[in-house]
Amino acid sequence: MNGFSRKWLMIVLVVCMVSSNFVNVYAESDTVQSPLVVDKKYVAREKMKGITADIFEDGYEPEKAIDGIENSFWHTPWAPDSPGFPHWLMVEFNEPQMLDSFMYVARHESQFQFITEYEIWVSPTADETQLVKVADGNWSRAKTAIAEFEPVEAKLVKFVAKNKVDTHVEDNYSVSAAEIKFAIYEKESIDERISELISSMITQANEVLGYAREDIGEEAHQFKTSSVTALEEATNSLNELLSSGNLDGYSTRYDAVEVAITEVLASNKSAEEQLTVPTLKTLMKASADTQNLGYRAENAIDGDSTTMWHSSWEGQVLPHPHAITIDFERELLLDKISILPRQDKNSGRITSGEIYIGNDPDNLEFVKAFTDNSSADAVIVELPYTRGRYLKIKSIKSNDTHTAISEIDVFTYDR
Ligand SMILES: [Ca+2]
Ligand SMILES: [Ca+2]
Repeated sequence: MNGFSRKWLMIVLVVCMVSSNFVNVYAESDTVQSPLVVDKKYVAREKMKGITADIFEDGYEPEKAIDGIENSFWHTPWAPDSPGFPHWLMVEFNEPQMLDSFMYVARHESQFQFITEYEIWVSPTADETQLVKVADGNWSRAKTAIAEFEPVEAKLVKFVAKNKVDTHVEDNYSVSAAEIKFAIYEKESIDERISELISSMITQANEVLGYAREDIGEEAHQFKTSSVTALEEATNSLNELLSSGNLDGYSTRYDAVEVAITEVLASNKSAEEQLTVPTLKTLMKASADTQNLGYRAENAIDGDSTTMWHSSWEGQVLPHPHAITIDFERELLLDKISILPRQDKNSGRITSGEIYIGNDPDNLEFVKAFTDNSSADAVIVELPYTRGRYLKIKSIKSNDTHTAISEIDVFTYDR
């Protein structure tokens, strides 16, 4: 599963399982590599009334900690007689927000000041006397650090810095913050998204099982019984978790299914064989719902990047969508698709597309949407484990009125 980006603003979903543990601190550099990540939503700048600080150096105002720019930061004075800890930043929202964590983005992940000992205080009103401490602890240096707390309504949030580590300024009091962020509590939607991801993994596991069961045996080229059984068990276990409605421990079981899938797909291959290979173009056939004379669909699978399939432009230009369908002449378990746009000219490049797969060319199933706004390079569309004889690429939008593809490569788990 590479479809989920792992940018720093994403948070590992383990978060929502933390209940009794009042504060749980980790940073983005943690070794957790679960694919189950979702976007955490943060309070937008326009929903903040303002920010104040105990003190700041000229040019390093507290506003710089909420301007969305990572290389601008709030900084307290660093002259020798400057006031020491604690330092603080306090944000007031226009309307109260339900929050469940706080993120501190440091000026740099390995240099300068990094706030270690911290406290988070929250008030449901603009009245500072109602501030209540919801989290405290000690962070280890990283680019970002997170403090989690029980969901709480907040109009005011006060971030108190009580100590730091520093590899730059030789003082024991000045601190900085590139950004501070306030994560919005949304447990139900997070649970829903976990459930969707689990359901999708179960569907994929069943797809792989259906594919492997057609050739189970102990011969070199057959799927091994033990691997298939292990995948069945891992899938059942994940299914039971989903049915129970209690998603605690999902990550272990989810990962176990993913590992078991790979083991099944490797079990009919020798050590030197790749898990997936490009399908042989000589065995493919291509057709399109629109093609210009001399720019037939077959040009997209002829192995030549200078020839292309192009939607019709002579006479009538057909509006989007345009579609090209590939027939593998037998059912394959697909891995990914590489779509190389027209190479001689920036025209007809698909910017928004859809992939359909199945065994009935008139009734293919939608599998995935993709977008591309980058360049003349090939777009790689990673697919969930999906079986089918036919693959359709639908061009919903392109960078002009045409669709053109130089070459399509399809990777399969088939040997
Ligand atoms: Ca900033
Ligand atoms: Ca070609």
